Amino acid sequence: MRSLKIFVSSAAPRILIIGLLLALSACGKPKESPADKGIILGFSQIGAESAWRTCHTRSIQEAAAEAGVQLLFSNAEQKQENQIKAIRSFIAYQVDVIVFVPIVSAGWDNVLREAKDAGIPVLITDRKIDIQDESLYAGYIGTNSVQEGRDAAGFLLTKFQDRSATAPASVKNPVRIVELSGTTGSSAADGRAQGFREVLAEHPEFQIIYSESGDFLRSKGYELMRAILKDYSDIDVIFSHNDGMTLGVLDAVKEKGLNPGIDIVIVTVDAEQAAIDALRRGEVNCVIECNPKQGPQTIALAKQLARLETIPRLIHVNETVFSEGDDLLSIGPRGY
Ligand code: GYE
Repeated sequence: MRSLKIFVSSAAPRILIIGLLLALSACGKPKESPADKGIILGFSQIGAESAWRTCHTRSIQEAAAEAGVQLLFSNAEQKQENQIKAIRSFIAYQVDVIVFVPIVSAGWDNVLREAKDAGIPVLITDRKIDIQDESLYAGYIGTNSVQEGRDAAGFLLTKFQDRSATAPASVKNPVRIVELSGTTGSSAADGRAQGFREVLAEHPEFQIIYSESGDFLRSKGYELMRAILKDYSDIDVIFSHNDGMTLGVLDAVKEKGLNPGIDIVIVTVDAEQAAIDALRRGEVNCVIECNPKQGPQTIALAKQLARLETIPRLIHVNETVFSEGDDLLSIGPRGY
């Protein structure tokens, strides 16, 4: 069996990545059936914007190596057009399966139609897509962002239950929330925002006074929070869609002379080690887990697709919630 393992580093310039994939397509590959050769999988990852993303990439790469799956890896450097180019290269190379993380939900219909016309099954991982023809992909495995948003709101209902009990919306001191959302148009940000609002819609004493996208980046989280703290002096809660942005938020809140976790309640998503450490220091009050270790399940599903088997349309990975009331020392190393 041919052994071909290709990890195209994210540092490689894009032209090299596309060139490499096109060179491979010029070679073509032997016309064996998937049953009697190493499966070749084309994987388009969005980038390396957070420790979560780096762990997700590592999990897929390690699981592919473990399973003997030949991986063509492409780092899109946060650009949808690079993902579309990579998927077209995978089609040209006639991979057995395409797996990708849609950086945003829309804009995939044409390229997935090309994959279907080429007879290549597509598995979506981590983030979800909005598409007219659901037959253009075989299934989804990843996180339940809407539930993550619900869990964030659920923590606040408990945290502020005294204010909830006596506080119709008309009273003068609603719970004032600032939201730092993730990448605009991504299912992760849209889902978290949706779930958060679904729960709070029943509780008008909670008011989202400001919301803006920090693109899941620590640097933007810091800059946004500095600017927001100049305009708003009575913030009760910050809901940040990922720990990367939250680390920037903590820097900005401390620079303002405030005590994060005490003067302002902070709820964050991902459960990176740094967020758990901040929870232990009392600087963060609730950490919603978003599980990046999707590699083994993803590769197992990809192998089933390569064997032309059907797979479940939707699989949500297991996730939990860590909060200030828990036995925080019992939380094991996060690995990201
Ligand atoms: O929360 C964030 C990453 O798509 C669920 O993307 C993922 C999100 C995750 O940048 O850290």
